[in-house]
Amino acid sequence: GEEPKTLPDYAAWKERTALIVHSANTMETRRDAIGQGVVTPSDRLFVRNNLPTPPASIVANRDAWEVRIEGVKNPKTLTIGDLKEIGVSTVASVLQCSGNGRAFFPHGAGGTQWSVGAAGCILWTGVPLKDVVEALGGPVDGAMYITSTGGETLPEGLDPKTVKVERSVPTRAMESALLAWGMNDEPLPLTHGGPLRMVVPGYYGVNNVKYVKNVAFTKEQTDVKIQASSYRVRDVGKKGSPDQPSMWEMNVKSWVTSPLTSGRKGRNMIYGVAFGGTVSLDKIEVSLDGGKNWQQARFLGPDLGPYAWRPFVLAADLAPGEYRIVSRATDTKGNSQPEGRIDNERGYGHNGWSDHGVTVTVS
Ligand code: MSS
Repeated sequence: GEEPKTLPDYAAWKERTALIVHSANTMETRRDAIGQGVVTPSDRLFVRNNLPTPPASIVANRDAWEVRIEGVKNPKTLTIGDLKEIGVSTVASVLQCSGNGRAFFPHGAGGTQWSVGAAGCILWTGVPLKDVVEALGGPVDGAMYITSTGGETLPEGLDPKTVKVERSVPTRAMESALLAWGMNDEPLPLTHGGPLRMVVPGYYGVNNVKYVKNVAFTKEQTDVKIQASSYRVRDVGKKGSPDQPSMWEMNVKSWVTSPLTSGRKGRNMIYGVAFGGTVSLDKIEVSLDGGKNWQQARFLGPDLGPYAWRPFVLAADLAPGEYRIVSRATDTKGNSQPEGRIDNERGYGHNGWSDHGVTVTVS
C-alpha cells in the first residue's frame, strides 16, 4: 500500500527520514541510512510489533517492573531492581526480523515486505539469564526450553493462544541470554521492549521478547500460535506446524550499504555490514561483477564479539560502466552465504548473496 507519512505515536521519537514506514507496526531502516557504524543508533533501528504497544505507564517506574521466573528450583517474582543486584553485563548483538529480505522472494511471501533494513546491531545491558537462574537454584530437571512471555494486554474476544507473544528457545541459549533493561547505553525504550526485554544473542528477532513478564524453563515448547505454526520454515503453499524448523539461530549474512545506485569513476569505497548469527565471522568478500570474481574486503572498526555485526569496506578503482556489486560472508565454522535463496512460504531466513546485491552505474 501507500507509505504512511507519519510515525505512530509510540515511535514518534524515531528519525523519520532514516526509516521506511510499512505500517503502524512495522518500520525498517532505509538501506542508505544504515551507515558505517558498529552500532545502530536507536532512532534508526527497525520496529516490528505483533500487538499494540503497551502504555507508556509501564516505563514510568522501571525498577518496579516484575518478571516471574518459573521452571527453576525456587520460582520467584523479581523486580528489575532485584535483577540489578544479581549482575550486569553488556552484549552487542544483531537484532534481525526473521522476514528480513522477504521482499526478494518471487512468490510474494505474505507479511511485511522487508528489504534489508529489518536489522541493526545493538548494545544490550542487563543481567545474564544464567546468573538469575543460578540464584534461583538452577533449572528444574528435564528443562528443554526457555519460554518467555510478552507483557502486552491481549485484545479482547480472541483466543489468547492466537495472539499472545510467547516464544520458546532451546536451553542452549541460556549461555548468552540476557534480561536487558538498557539499549545503547540508555534505558530500554518502550518501543523496543522497555522496561525489560529477553535478549537471545544470535537468534532471530521474534525470540527477543519485549516487555517480558514471565520466563519459564519448560519441557515443551509453548503451544501458542507464534511458536507452534508461525515462524516455521516450510515449502511454499504449506501450513506451519511444530515439526518444521523454528526461526532460532540466525544464518550468516551480509549486504552492501553504499554505493547503492551510482558512483564516480576512480576510487569508490564500497561499504556494507556482515554477521554470523551465533558464530563469529571469518571473512567478507565483495564481487564487482555479480559473483564471477571475488576480492576480500576489510572489516571496519572494533570487533564487538560473535553476535555483533561487522561493517566492512573495499576500496575499488572503477572505470565508467555498470557494476553488479554483491557481498558474501563466511563464518569461522566455514558456513558461507549461498548464491540463491531457499524459497519458503513466509519468506524467512533469506541470506542468498545474489538477491542482496546492488547495480551501480559509474560515470
Ligand atoms: N515481543 C513482544 N512482546 N511483542 C512483539 O510483537 N515482536 C517480535 C520481537 N519481540 C514482538 C516481540 C519480532 S517478530 C521482532 S522482529 C522483534 O521483536 C522486533 O524488535 P524491535 O525492537 O525492532 O521492534 Mo520478527 O522475527
